[in-house]
Amino acid sequence: MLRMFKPRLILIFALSVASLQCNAGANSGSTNAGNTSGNGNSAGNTASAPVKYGYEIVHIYPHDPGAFTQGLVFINGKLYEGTGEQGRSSLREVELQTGHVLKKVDVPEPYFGEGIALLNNKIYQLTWQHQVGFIYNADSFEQVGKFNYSGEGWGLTTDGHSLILSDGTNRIRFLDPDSFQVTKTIAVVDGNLPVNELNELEYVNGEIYANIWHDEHIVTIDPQTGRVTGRIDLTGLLPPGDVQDEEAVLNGIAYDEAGKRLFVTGKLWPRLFEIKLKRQS
Ligand SMILES: [Ca+2]
Repeated sequence: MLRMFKPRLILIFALSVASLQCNAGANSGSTNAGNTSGNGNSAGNTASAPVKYGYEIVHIYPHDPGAFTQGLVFINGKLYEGTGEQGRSSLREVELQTGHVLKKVDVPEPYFGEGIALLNNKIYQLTWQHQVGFIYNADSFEQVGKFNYSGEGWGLTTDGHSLILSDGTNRIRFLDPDSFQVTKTIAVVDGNLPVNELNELEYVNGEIYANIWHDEHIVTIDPQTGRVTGRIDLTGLLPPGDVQDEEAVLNGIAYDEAGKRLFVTGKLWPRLFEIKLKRQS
């Protein structure tokens, strides 16, 4: 896996953020994924201090430990997953309760599958470095098209209008789902610090939730400004020893809007979690 050799600046960044957060004002209280948007926005008065969240596990489901999770979507009662690695990439429909793969289409070599999003009954799937995405009929998984974009493809989600794409930097691009032209770009910052290596994405109640590669935090982002409004600490979510692989990192966020349920998992994780957020500051 080529990604193992990328430079690690995350620890330095995490220490910087921890330092910033130590200075943040404290307000106690708790919330869940259903109302984080309002709380996140309330932090606007202290622009450099994202709201801090912990978590509570609501339910644990099985997850295919062979799935190198790069995209996760829950819509209309169905869980969809995009997986990566050359020769092992796929698009799947997965049964939530059992983790069984109900439907699967393989992504051919040499493509490395990345984020997925479902919009207008089509599933869009990025590839890492080939600058091409695949479009499938969401019901049949029949491939109905392709599209191109510049740079790398990491995470993908949608606000119901645009495709929203991360590329491993702190930049998030909004693409028109018909022309695939970039309509808007935001730079994600926590205070004055760029938040790089943004990975899997999920649009939740008017905010963008983003995994950060090799980091046990999810950041919540204002899609208008790029400002980090919240930081969810998922440290310890996967029991120690469950996975040995260095690349088996937290990645994969899906929000069930109808049921107000937030799901997270990781690459090669044997478990998928429904969690509730616990506000800590
Ligand atoms: Ca997602």
